[in-house]
Amino acid sequence: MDRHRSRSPTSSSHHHYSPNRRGGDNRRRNHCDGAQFRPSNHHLHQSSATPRQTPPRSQTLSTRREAYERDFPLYKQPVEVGCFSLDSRRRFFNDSRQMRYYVEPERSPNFDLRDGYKERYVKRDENVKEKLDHILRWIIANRSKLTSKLTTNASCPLDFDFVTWRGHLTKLLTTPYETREGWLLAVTRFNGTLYISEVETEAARRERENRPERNKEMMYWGYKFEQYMCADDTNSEPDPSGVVNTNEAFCTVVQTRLTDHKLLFSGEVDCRDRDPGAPPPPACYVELKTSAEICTPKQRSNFHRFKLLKWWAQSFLPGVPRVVAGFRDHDGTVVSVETFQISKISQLIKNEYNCWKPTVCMNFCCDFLSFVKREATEDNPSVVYLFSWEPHNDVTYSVHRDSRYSFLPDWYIKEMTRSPE
Ligand code: 0WD
Ligand code: CA
Repeated sequence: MDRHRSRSPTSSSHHHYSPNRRGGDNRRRNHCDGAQFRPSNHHLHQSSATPRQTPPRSQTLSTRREAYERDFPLYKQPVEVGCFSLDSRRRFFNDSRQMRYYVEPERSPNFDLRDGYKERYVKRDENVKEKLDHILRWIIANRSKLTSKLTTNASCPLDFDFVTWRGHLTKLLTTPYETREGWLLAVTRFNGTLYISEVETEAARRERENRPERNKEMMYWGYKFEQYMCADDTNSEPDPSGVVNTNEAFCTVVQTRLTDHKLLFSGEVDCRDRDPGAPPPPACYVELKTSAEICTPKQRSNFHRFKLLKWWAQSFLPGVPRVVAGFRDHDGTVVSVETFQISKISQLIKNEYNCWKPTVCMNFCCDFLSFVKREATEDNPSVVYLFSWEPHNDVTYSVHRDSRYSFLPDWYIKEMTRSPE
């Protein structure tokens, strides 16, 4: 059954990732790739069944897990093509000035995550919707690196099928297992590239606006943990007496391919290995997380089923090999720190009954992107195809012209319509 696996999410120094074993047959052409691509319409809902003919194409996409239990799709080793930084005032810089360095803590460090919440916390304004703007600024600043060497055609300047945030792809990966939160993804086709930008759902906005004080404080704990674990320079130490400012960010920009979808996406990176002998990005990057300490078998099972799914999806996408987790008690004290290798997570969850599977996540994402490519056909920067999903339903979409959903800024359209120097 595993015979055709092309990339496994276990390998960390790799050309392909694959879920649970090393060295699958990487030379094999993926069943979803190029000429051998056969749209697996069995999970697209059809209005009428006409067996053995080309099935009519549906305008909805199923999110049922069973529909995606096939071989792991080709996912090329993500390559970092650049990075950018956002400073304490959320200003963009086309460089790594916000990079931080991982400092290994004691196993039981007793960090107080509540420290500074009232006095040393500057919180990013969540009412400001930045959409894809930072990525688009990065694209303009690095346009010469990105233009296809084969096509000098000015109408197809970017050699990517999709441009988006890593976080949006994470949501797609976890969709077949999500039972609580739906999503809205706005898609615009411009010069042949599909741009995907999230729209906050009404439910998410309500939740954000009515967040209990305890939750607000717990959101701070994650950032405070980063401050305890990261130094600003390779040979300095963390400074827990400083201000936590969540405007600051270091983002990697990676390119990769999922079957026949060429992707360019950016994701925030917490820190990197400070050893000068560490591998190049993204292999030197470290993702930091906090989680409630695990005291019972039920808590362990929930951690495997829900937390590890999200952690795996988020770091697997850009090829970040490890997550360092701080387990905290009810009062926000870190009682233990543990490293999770992304490549070992699928093994770790194997004993969980009816657990999530990396292949389902990746195949769903792949089929969603194929669905978007097929449906979002009009190349027009002011047209938005709004893809919508609620748990226990299919993905649907609606089309919007010159609406409040348009998200490609005029400065970007203007710059990209100009032919490159
Ligand atoms: O406006 C929006 N709807 C979004 C903006 C949604 C998602 C991201 N962004 C932007 C921001 O500019 C941010 O700097 O993306 C950046 C992070 O993007 P990502 O890496 O694609 O997002 P994700 O993987 O969801 O989150 C990575 C980290 C989070 O760390 P944890 O360990 O909690 O997953 O980025 C932070 C957070 O620290 N983060 C955000 N920062 C600013 N704005 C946002 C956000 N909306 N969401 C997560
Ligand atoms: Ca983090």
